[in-house]
Amino acid sequence: MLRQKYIEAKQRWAEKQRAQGAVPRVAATTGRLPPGQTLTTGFPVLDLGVKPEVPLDQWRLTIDGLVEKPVTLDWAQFNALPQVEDVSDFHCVTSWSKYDCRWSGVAFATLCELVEPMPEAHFVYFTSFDEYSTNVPMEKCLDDDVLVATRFDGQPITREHGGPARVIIPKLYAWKGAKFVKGITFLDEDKLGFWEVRGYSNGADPWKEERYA
Ligand SMILES: Nc1nc2c(c(=O)[nH]1)N[C@H]1C(S)=C(S)[C@@H](COP(=O)(O)O)O[C@H]1N2
Ligand SMILES: [Mo]
Repeated sequence: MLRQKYIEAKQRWAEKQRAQGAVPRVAATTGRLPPGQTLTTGFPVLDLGVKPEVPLDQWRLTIDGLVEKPVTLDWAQFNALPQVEDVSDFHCVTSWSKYDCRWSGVAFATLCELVEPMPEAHFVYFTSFDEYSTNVPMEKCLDDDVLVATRFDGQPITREHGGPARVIIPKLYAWKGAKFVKGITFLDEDKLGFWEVRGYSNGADPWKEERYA
């Protein structure tokens, strides 16, 4: 009797997988999880011990440096820019990964269109309301999954996860994405950020396990 139920359940699974065209779960995970990472279903919080409270009427994002049209946007101006949504995986250097994070906000490329970086702008330096900073080569910021996000899973990003706005760069370890972002500066030479001067690798590619320099 028990055995019969077990067989039936397995049969239902087989049918479901066939119907969905699903690949076996273990194989899918192996291909998707970067080396040395462990999948989490929760959403750990990592910060410097400070979660700055930024009222929306005081929030500003300044984009400057080697650009033709530097700008400081308030919350309404930022949200009036074209919005995008993107689902991506999140990899923290401390070895947890989270799949299928649904972010929405403004594409980094849209911000570039607005300020017009000069040809010699090869590096981007991000600053935050908690005194955090991080740096990323310009070309990495232009991937079509890079955005300044204001929403997670359709809801405003909570303060602990970096609201009002945070940078998302899925193809790099998550420390390269500034929570509580307040500044984006375009530079001709690279300038190391908070963790980069403290021994984190500058490359930060999870697939190459570029964790610490
Ligand atoms: N402003 C700011 N941004 C930050 C950090 C931080 O301490 N301050 N931590 C980084 C690190 S190490 C990670 S893993 C992610 C964590 O994002 P989460 O707290 O939403 O998981 O934010 C990154 N961005
Ligand atoms: Mo991290």
